Amino acid sequence: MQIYFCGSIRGGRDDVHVYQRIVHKLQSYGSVLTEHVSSTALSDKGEDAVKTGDKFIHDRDVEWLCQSDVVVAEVTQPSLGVGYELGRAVDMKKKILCLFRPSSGRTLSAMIRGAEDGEQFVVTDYEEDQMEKVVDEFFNKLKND
Ligand code: 6K6
Repeated sequence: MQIYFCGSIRGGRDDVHVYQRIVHKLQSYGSVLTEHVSSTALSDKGEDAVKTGDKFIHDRDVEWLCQSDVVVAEVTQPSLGVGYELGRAVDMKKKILCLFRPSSGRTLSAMIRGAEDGEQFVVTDYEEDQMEKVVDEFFNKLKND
């Protein structure tokens, strides 16, 4: 299984430790095409983008999105890029899991919360220590569909 993980980069890297934990868990279900999103070496400043270029990053990521079987996004830290990836993923009819932590004090965008349909697009509120269980439930349901 090919999994596309989305998490904020230029939107802010405050949750990178959560992304690392999620990517580690997702790797028990398949290969994570976007493992770099959880790298602590990747800052929100864009040093890597200077080397590779934004167009290269965009085109490569959209190609990976096309190839993926499942999209998992941590959406607590607002990010334009993650919102864009989710919109494209909906158009591609991917199975999507969005993970949001209400303990952050934030309110999730209506365009994400309101996209929930319980089938293709799932939004789950969670606490960090429940993440493994939430991911297991999502993938177990996928297997049985
Ligand atoms: C590094 C630092 C700033 O920009 C970079 C370039 N690196 C990126 N490499 C790979 N994917 C990226 C990069 N920048 C954004 N993305 C994609 O958009 C990822 O798949 C993330 O899920 C999402 C983050 O978007 P922003 O708007 O928070 O950057």
